[in-house]
Amino acid sequence: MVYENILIERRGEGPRQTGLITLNRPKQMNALNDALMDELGAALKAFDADAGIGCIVITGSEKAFAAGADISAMVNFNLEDSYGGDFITRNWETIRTIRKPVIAAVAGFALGGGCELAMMCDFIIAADTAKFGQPEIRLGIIPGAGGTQRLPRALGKAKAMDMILTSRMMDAAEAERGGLVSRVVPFADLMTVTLAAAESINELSAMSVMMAKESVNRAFEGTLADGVMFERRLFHSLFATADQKEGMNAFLSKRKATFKQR
Ligand code: DAK
Repeated sequence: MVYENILIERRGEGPRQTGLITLNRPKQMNALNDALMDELGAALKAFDADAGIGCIVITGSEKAFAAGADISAMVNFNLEDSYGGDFITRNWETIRTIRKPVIAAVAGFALGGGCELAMMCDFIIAADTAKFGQPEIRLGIIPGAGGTQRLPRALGKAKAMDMILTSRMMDAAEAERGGLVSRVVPFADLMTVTLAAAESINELSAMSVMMAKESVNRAFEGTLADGVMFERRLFHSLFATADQKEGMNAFLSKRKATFKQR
């Protein structure tokens, strides 16, 4: 696929590298239109299928991670277009199918679908310039890509209601205090810190990394008892891997583990 709305790079030196995706519609504050979302979906799938990639990072620009879905593409939608068209299923759910870790590196505005996209990533590292918001209510709509569900899970009901009903933006410091983002760093350090986090994941056993992701995500899907049982079965299965032997033997021998990905 030819990418016109995103930039694709590989970063890192090791046997497994980081797939870096930069959202790139600068004049529109990275507003997420169908073309961009199709490219993002294709890039995510390609990196997920690539054995040389251990981790994926999605970022935007200094001004905006993404200012939401493209309002100019939706303004004349009727019910048939929004419900009957492929707007919903076409590309917004692809990220949920990715098995490798996906980290969002957010600077500037992450609004509406941009905030929802960041929340669909496995964790968010924010620059101190980041601003999160779900301002859809001002457009006469509500969040449509999971915002009303993921924001309360991340921040609790009070802050989620406040943001969604008043459309106020949350800065990076408040987002970190509330648990929406995992770390806040100065803007100048955003990519160095995020790529270092990705690199540290690249060095691990891919099977344990994917199972850890799967198991944490399960915490949001069902009961605690089911989740714990799911985790236990994945935990048990990792004792069938050579990487478990290597990881534990390396610890006991006081050396760094070298995982063979099997
Ligand atoms: N769409 C289209 N263009 C946008 C845009 C957007 N979301 N955000 C910004 N732009 C454009 C502006 O129109 C402007 O274009 P020109 O006038 O230069 O041609 C340019 O980007 C620069 O923006 P501003 O001049 O407004 O820049 P400021 O620094 O003054 O303000 C801002 C930056 C980000 C605070 C402001 O642009 C803003 O409030 N933007 C809109 C934010 C917003 O309302 N976002 C929510 C959109 S609705 C779903 C999936 C997704 C969604 C729903 C359903 N399904 C799967 C069902 C998502 C919906 C949304 O996100």
